[in-house]
Amino acid sequence: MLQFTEFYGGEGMELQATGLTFKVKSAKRVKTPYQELLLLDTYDWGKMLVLDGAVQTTERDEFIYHEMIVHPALFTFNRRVSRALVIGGGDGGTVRELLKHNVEKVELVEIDRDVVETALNELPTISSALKDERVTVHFADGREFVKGKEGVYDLIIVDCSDPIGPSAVLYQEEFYRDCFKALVPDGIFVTQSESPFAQRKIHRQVVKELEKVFQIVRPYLAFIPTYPSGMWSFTIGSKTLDPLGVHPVTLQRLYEEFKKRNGQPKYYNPEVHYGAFAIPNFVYMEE
Ligand code: AG3
Repeated sequence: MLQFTEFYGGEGMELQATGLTFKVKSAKRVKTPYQELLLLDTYDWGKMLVLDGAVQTTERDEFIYHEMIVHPALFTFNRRVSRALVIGGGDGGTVRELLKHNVEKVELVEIDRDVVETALNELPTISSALKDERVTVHFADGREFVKGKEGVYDLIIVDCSDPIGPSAVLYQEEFYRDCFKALVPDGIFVTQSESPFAQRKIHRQVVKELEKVFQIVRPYLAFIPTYPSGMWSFTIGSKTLDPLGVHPVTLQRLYEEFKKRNGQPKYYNPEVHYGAFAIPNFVYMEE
């Protein structure tokens, strides 16, 4: 919405481009041991989960984030994934998308029990996958959970909040090193990596730290309207498999098989797969 606070066209005019406005039908607030949790029911975005003032997920646009944190990595594996670990992601959306793939066991480590409970009660279309028999939920600190694990997981996905509060430790080189060790020799790591526009420094930092640890590091983008600036990123760290190295014929075949089992994804497709890895120049330009 554009707001003119003075007459139109004059010197000193103030033009404000405001962010999104959410009209709230009802709200619940919980002070959890870790953060402030808000569950809003809104007119235009459906139900919405907010943690410490940051929108985590809305019923209307969650498909973009959850498809995109999962599918680029999962379509890179041309094999069955026996063990996957999700760190954070207590709303269950990432697990829901993971279970659409050939995955045997999924573990989710969420620090805040209230997030999972709220999601199960209020956001069933996002969370119900958490009840699937292939899934184990641990209420624990993800940073501690990966320590000392060696060659156990095919895949680790970090679905965390911003690097303030409980998630800060999930943005550090030592954590990425522990994840590297916890992965099998062709394992893949994925993390959400903030907005390359609104949080460019953090985004660049994540990529830089991952490059110290993983042989292949591929940041990629998706448009997420309810996150700062709408321009959002994820980054894959990989030992041997390159998401950009998947042959188009192979990807098409895997995609067709996926559609037969699950129907058509709402955001992801093979063109999006390759295109998402195209990053505009400003993101990595010198200050
Ligand atoms: N994970 C949170 C992404 C960070 C959002 N940041 C923000 N709005 N400032 C999303 C959880 C969905 N499973």
